[in-house]
Amino acid sequence: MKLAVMTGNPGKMIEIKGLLEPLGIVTVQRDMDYPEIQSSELREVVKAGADWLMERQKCPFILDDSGLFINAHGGFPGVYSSYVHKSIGNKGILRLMERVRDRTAVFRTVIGLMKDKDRLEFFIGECRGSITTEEEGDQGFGYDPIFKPEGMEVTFANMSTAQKNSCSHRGKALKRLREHLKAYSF
Ligand code: ITT
Repeated sequence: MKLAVMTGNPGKMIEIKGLLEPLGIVTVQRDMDYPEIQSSELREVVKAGADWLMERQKCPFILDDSGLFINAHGGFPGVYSSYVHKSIGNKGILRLMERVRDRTAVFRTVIGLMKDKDRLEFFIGECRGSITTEEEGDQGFGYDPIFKPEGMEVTFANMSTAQKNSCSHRGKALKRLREHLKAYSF
C-alpha cells in the first residue's frame, strides 16, 4: 500500500510515518507547495488544497492542515499559524502571552484523504493544552517548544515522536485515518 503525503514539513512526515508504516503503508513525501486559501476553517483549506492537487497528483494521497488556537487571543493564530510562526516565531507568541493568565490553547489537525478523484474524506484530531512561559525542549518542530498538552509535565518538544503521537492532535487524526485504511486496499 503506497500513500503520497503532500507536505513540505519533514517533522510532520516523521510523525505520519511513525503511525502508518507499522501497518505496511509506504508513505512518500511530495512537496508540491499547493495553495493554502484564506479561510477561517482548516477543513476548507484542506478541501481547496485537495481540489488543486487532484489535477496534479496521482491518488491516493493525504494532506494535513494544522493550527494552534490560543483561547485568550480568540483562537489566534489558528488558520494563520504558518504565517505567524514564520513572522514572529515562538518568541513572538510568548511575548503576546506576557501577563496573560489564561494560557490554555488547542492544537487542531485536519487530514484530507483523497482516495480517488473526487473522493475526499476528513480525519480530525485535537489536543488541549497550554502555552508555556518559555521555550522548552528541542525535538519536533513549529510550536512544539511552547505547547504542553493537558495532563503532561513536558512540552511536545521534550517528547519522542512516539510519545507525541500518543497524545497529539495529529496522532489522533492519524489513528482515525489508520482505522479507515485498514479496511481499504489500494
Ligand atoms: P505543510 O502545509 O507543507 O504540510 P506546514 O508546516 O506549513 O507544512 P501547517 O500549515 O499545517 O503546516 O502548519 C501551520 C503551522 O503550525 C506551521 O508553522 C507548523 O510548523 C505549525 N504546526 C503544525 N503542526 C504542528 C505540531 O504538531 N507541532 C508544532 N507546530 C505545528
